[in-house]
Order: sequence, then structure tokens, then C-alpha cells
Amino acid sequence: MTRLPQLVGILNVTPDSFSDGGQHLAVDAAVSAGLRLCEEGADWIDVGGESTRPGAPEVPVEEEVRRVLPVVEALVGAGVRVSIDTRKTPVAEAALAVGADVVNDVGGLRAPGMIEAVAAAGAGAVIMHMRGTPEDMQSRVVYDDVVADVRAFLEERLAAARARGVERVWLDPGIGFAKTVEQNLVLLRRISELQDLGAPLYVGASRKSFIGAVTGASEPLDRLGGSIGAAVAAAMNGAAVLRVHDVAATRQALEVMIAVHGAT
Ligand code: HH2
Repeated sequence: MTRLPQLVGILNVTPDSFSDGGQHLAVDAAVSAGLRLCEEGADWIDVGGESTRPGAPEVPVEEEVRRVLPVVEALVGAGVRVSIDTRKTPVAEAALAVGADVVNDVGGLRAPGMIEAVAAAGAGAVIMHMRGTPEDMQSRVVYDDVVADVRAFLEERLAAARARGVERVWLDPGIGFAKTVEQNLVLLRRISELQDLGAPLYVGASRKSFIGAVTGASEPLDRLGGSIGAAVAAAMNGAAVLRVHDVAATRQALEVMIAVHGAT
């Protein structure tokens, strides 16, 4: 690892996200939190209006748009690069119309019209691997080889996106989405096997439950050290972009890793 990965700061405008739910519901509070993440060194901010934690219920389009749109608009107005974290085409379209630059889709751009919406806006896309929906995904964790399965899915979705004119794409193995603890660890260890697919790799491991399983830290807010460990591991194994809650601390850890790596 010789280059600092890009850092995406997580901004959940939801009442029920697993680690920061309810914190940023008011628009002003959400925008301030986003700007703070930028000051800490985030390269872009990922705004989400629907929790995708295991078992989370789906949020209606109107409610998701109501939550995210003013926040996206204000951050874009402040010069921030924003991605919209959504599985729904109308939500993506609304955010793109006010200047979001990337659609971060945990559904892998499978919703009707999603690829076309991204292409029409000249936007980028994060394509993530998941099975089923957040509501039922943890009952779908049987794989012959999780890395091969993730790879085949990402390869197919990348080809579909490129064929319809989406040029900027990041590929994400979907840590915590239809995966056991062991499968998450295997993906972080073998993520380099996805590097030749033809798009930079994006990883979101921050505060996730596998860190709790490994360390005994049952509360997401107590998982800073484990999250940094996962971020450093992902970066060393080839991730180009890391989606994190704790931007400043993660950045500091990565800077030291790079300095050590580059020392002669
Ligand atoms: N993880 C979450 C949400 N969006 N997007 C990508 N590309 N990769 C991820 O790993 C990913 C994601 C889940 O984390 P969080 O947003 O912190 O919580 P919640 O879904 O409960 O809002």
C-alpha cells in the first residue's frame, strides 16, 4: 500500500441505522455532521436515508427522498462531493438532480431504470454484492466459495453498467450483507482477488457486527479500534476506497501504515 485510499464519510439520515441512527435527523445537524467529516479528511460523503442493517424494513420512496434530499442539496451547495446510498431509482434520480456525483447502491444497480438513471446523469456508481434484501439476507449465507460468488456477481453487474454507459464504477464485496462472520473475514483477506475485474475496490466494514464477534465489543460505538484494523487490512489488501464513520482516526492510522510501508 503506497497511496492513501479515499475515505468516504458515512452520514445516515435515519432513525434506525445500527450505529448512528437518530443522530442526524434534523437537516442542519446532518449537514454539520457531513461538513465535520470533510474537515476530518473525508474525500466524499455518503448520504443514506434507509437503514440496511440486517432485518431492516424498507422505507417508502417519499420518506427516503424527504430525509436525504435537503441534506444532499446543502452539502453539494457547500462544495462537497456526495454519493447517495440507495437501492431505489427514484431516490437516486432525485439526488442526482440536485448534484449528487455517485450512486452507492447496495442492491448492485438491479432496480429497474437504475443503470439508466446513473448513465443519464453522467454519475458514478458503487456496485455492492448482496443476496436478497436487508430483511432476509442473513438467511442466504450458503456459498460454495464466497469469493468466487462475489466475483461472478460483481463481474456481471460491472459489465451491465458499462454496457449501458456508466463509466465510473467501484466494486464492493458487501461486508456484512448476506455473509457470516467467517465469510466477511475471508473477503477482507482475499479482496485482492477482485482487483483484476477492472474497477477500483470499495469496502465498508466500519463498526459492523463481525468486529463485535471477533473482539467482544457488542456496542457499535465501541468498535473504533476494530474498525481501524479492518480498514487497514482492507487497504493493505487492495481497497482503493473505504466507507467509514470515524474519518480522522482512520486517516491517521492509514497515514502511519503508508509511512512505514514507504520507509527505506
Ligand atoms: N454498508 C452499509 C450501508 N451502505 N454501502 C456500501 N457500498 N458498502 C457497505 O458496506 C455499506 C453500504 C451499512 O452500514 P451503515 O450505513 O453504517 O448502517 P445502516 O445500513 O444501518 O444505515
